[in-house]
Amino acid sequence: RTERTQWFLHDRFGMFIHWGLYAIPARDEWVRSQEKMTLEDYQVYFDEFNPDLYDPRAWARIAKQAGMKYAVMTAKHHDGFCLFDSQLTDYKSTNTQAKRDLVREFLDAFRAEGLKVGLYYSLLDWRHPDYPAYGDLHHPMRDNPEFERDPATFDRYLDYMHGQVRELLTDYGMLDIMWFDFSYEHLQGKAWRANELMEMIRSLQPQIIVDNRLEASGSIGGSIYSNDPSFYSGDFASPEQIIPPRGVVNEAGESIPWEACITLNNHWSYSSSDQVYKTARMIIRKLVECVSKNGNLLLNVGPNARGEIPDKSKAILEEIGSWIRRNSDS
Ligand code: FUL
Repeated sequence: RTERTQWFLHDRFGMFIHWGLYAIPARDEWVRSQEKMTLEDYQVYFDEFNPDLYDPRAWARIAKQAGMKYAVMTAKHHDGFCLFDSQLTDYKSTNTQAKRDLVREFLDAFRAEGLKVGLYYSLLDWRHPDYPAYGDLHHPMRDNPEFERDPATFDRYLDYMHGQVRELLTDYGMLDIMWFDFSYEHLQGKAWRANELMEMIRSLQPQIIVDNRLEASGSIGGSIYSNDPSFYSGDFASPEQIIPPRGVVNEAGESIPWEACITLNNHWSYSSSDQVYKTARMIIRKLVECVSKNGNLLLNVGPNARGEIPDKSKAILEEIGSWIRRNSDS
């Protein structure tokens, strides 16, 4: 792990990108769950999806000039919509009006700017017919009595999910980060056939680093170690919206790699009504705090439905970048 995470500990600052169909209602990436939408309710966004202004090279330039060294984009979020041309589903960007493999374009553009690249992949999948096992408390259909919860089908979902991870690690060149999200306390890593998944990942891309959310470490992700001693996956811990007061240490008290992921306003995905942004000064302080505690900062942007990073976000990122340039010797 020490070797794998070397670049990560050096680079320190990355861009998180939450983007998908949910940019259209522009409320929250959890909108389908929060509003208990049926698949048909949600289908309108698939039909409408057409990000005509998507220009990942512009995003990459924004990230680079903000001083960021890597970026992680949502290849699939909990709604199950794939921003890549998966052969295992029809629910993907190439089948929308966009007709584009948004993940491939993202990877190409960011690599061209010399940035490292990662993909976020949701373990949860509210679209897949075989997923609703183990009682996902957040499933949009949770209150529907006709909704089937057959644990026997869960294995089929896992085949699908492992298959998609294989596609991402086989067809898209070298990836630097795989960012899984998330497990439940009652599931533990084994519920996702996590050991098997990790073996596949390591055999396809030995250099890749993986977050710790295949485990039951919850969204805070304070510990890199699973509660289940037979399973261990993470290269780094992933505290969410907080900076752990003393960094993250293992059981022996040694500091381990971690990355705080933090939103610019109060949402991960594009939210038209949320204008409560952190100032550049606040973010710079957070970045410095992370680095001083041996951690990274993954700062989030939520592009809108047409594919633009909101102006307000861009302005904050510019200010951060100019501060970094003023305060670095290179
Ligand atoms: C959480 C997710 O449920 C949120 O939607 C977001 O992606 C955040 C980074 O992780 O677990």
